[in-house]
Amino acid sequence: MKSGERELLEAFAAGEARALARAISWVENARPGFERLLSAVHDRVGRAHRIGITGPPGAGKSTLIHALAGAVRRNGERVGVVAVDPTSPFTGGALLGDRIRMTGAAGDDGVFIRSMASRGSLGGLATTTREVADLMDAFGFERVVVETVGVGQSELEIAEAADTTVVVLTPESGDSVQAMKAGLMEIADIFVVNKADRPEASRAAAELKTILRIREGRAFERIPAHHGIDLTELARRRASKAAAAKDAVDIGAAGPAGWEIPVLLTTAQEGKGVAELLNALDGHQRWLKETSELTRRRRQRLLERVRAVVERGLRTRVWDEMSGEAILEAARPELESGSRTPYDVANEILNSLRTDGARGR
Ligand SMILES: Nc1nc2c(ncn2[C@@H]2O[C@H](COP(=O)(O)OP(=O)(O)OP(=O)(O)O)[C@@H](O)[C@H]2O)c(=O)[nH]1
Ligand SMILES: [Mg+2]
Repeated sequence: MKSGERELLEAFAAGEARALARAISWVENARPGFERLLSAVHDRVGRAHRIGITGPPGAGKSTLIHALAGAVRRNGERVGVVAVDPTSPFTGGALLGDRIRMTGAAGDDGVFIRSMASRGSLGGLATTTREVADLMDAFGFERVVVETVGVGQSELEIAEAADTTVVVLTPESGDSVQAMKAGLMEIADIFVVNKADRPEASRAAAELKTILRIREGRAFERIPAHHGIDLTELARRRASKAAAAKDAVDIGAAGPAGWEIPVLLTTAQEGKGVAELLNALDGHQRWLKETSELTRRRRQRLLERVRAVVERGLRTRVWDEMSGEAILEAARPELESGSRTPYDVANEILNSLRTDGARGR
C-alpha cells in the first residue's frame, strides 16, 4: 500500500469527513489503488441500513430524502446520501467540488450528500454507486440513502442493491402504471405517494394498493419485461416475499413472517408523513433481520460484487492496459472494407489477452 493511501485510510478511520470525500473521488474516478482502498475498509462495511429511493423524475425524492435526513438526525443517527444525478447526462466533467455538498445545521457533519454523474463511470454506474455507498457505510453512517430515477436497467440495479427500497410516486394519473412498466413494482419494499397536498392523492394510494394486491396474487407467474428489463430475478424476489406474506387471505399467499408492502402518503415539502416513513423503514429493517432476508440479500450481493469487479478488471486490462485498442485500430480498414468481421477482430483481441496473460503480466 502506498503512503498516500495509508494516510487517507488513517484519516478515514479517524472519521474525518474530508477523507471520506477524498476516498469517494478516488473510487469514482477509478484512480490507481481504489480497489485496495475498498478492500481495506471492507470489514467495516455492512453496519449501515441501506435505503434506495427511486421513482419518476420530479416525484420529490430529493425533497423527501432531505426531510428524512432531518428526522434521522433528530434520532441521533448520521446519514450519508448518494444521489445519482439523472437530469444532466453530460455532467461527467463537472468540477468535483461542485458535487460535494454538506448540509444540515451549521457544523453538522452528520449529513453527507454526494451526487454522482450518471454517465461515464468506468466500471459501470451500478457498481461504482454501490462502492460509494460502501465507503459511507464503512465510515460509520447508520443510514446510507441512494437516490436514483426509476428508469432504465442500471437505475433498477442500483435501487435493488439496497436493504430497503422505497419507490416514490405522485398522485399524477398514470404514475403507478408507469411504475409497473418500469419494473418498480417488483423492487419496492415501501411505496410512497408524495405530494399528498394535491387532490387525488388518496385515490392514487388506493389504486396502488389494488395493483399491489393483484400482483401479489399472481406473483409466481412470469411477469413480462418491458424496456428490456429482466424481471426474472425481481419476480423471484417478490415471489419469495409473497410466499412469506402474512395476510394469506388478502393476497392469496401463505406463510408466517411476511412483509406487507405499505403504501404511505407524504408531503415532503412540509415534512408530513416523514415520521411514518421512518417507522416503516425501521419496520422493514427489523423484518429483514428477523427473517434472515438481510443475510440472504447481502450474501448474494457479495457474489455479485466479485463478478462485477472481475468484469471491470477484464475491461480495464483489454482496453486500457493491453493492446485491445491497437489491434482494433489496426483492423479498422479490413473491418470497414468488409474483409474481416467484428467477431474475427474481437477474437483476435481476446486471444491477445490469453497470450499476454501467459507472458505473466
Ligand atoms: N406540491 C408538492 N410539491 C413537492 C413536494 N415534494 C417535492 N415537491 C416539489 O417537486 C419538485 C421536484 O422535487 P425533487 O425533490 O427535486 O424531486 P426529485 O424526485 O428528486 O427529482 P429528480 O431528482 O429530478 O428526479 C420540486 O419543485 C419540489 O419542491 C410535495 O410534497 N408537494
Ligand atoms: Mg432528485
